[in-house]
Amino acid sequence: MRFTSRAVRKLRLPVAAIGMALLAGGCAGNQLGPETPVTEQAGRIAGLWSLFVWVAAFIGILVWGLIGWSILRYRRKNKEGLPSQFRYNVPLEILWTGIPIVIVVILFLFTNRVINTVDTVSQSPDLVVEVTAFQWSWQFTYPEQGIVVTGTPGEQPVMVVPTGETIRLELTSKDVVHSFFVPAFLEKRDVFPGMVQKLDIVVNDPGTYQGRCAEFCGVFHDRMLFQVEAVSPDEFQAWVSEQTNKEGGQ
Ligand SMILES: [Cu+2]
Repeated sequence: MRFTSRAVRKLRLPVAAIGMALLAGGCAGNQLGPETPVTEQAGRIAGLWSLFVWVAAFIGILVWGLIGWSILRYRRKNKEGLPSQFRYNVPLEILWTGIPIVIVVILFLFTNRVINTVDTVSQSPDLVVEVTAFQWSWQFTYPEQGIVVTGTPGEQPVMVVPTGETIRLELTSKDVVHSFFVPAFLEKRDVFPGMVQKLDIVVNDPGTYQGRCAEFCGVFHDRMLFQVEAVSPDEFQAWVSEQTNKEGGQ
């Protein structure tokens, strides 16, 4: 009995640490992802992320629990010999090979579904924005509205978009490989010269989101910053008229 209580006491600290870590993780927010998703597509990606985390946490707790139980249950007791020894157990081996395969297949199917949904481009987007990366900034062109926003390494360009509408980003590069990355969108796309990548996003939450180049592309790579400003459709229309008037007046 004395030995048991000492073993339990020894386990108290790691168990408390694991408990605290889980609690801290749970309190960090209802989303387990690194950023709060602000687009429809990001919501799906965050959901997939959460699924992976929950499955991993469940398996982790199960494995740690079984290890702890085995240590306590089969510890060496006074004057007793070794517990019964065996080399293999076929049903058990089939079980521990089968369960991971099933888990991987299920996670693969979910991943495949999310990737397909996120990569699907609409036939009739509400707005098209051509995104051109160059050393070392970005240019946002609105072909239908006749608006061009060009940044410099010292001045971040702002891409204004309406919320709740399907925005088609057509991404390309003028020189080397860059990468279009807005952390709050939870996805990024490498951009290549001579190639146009299409990416649809629907921004649900109004706000200003920081973006950056995520591919080392030269001396001022770190200055390739930009912002995406999501506003209501009415405010977007007002911004469009303001821009076109400004350009017309010049
Ligand atoms: Cu770059």
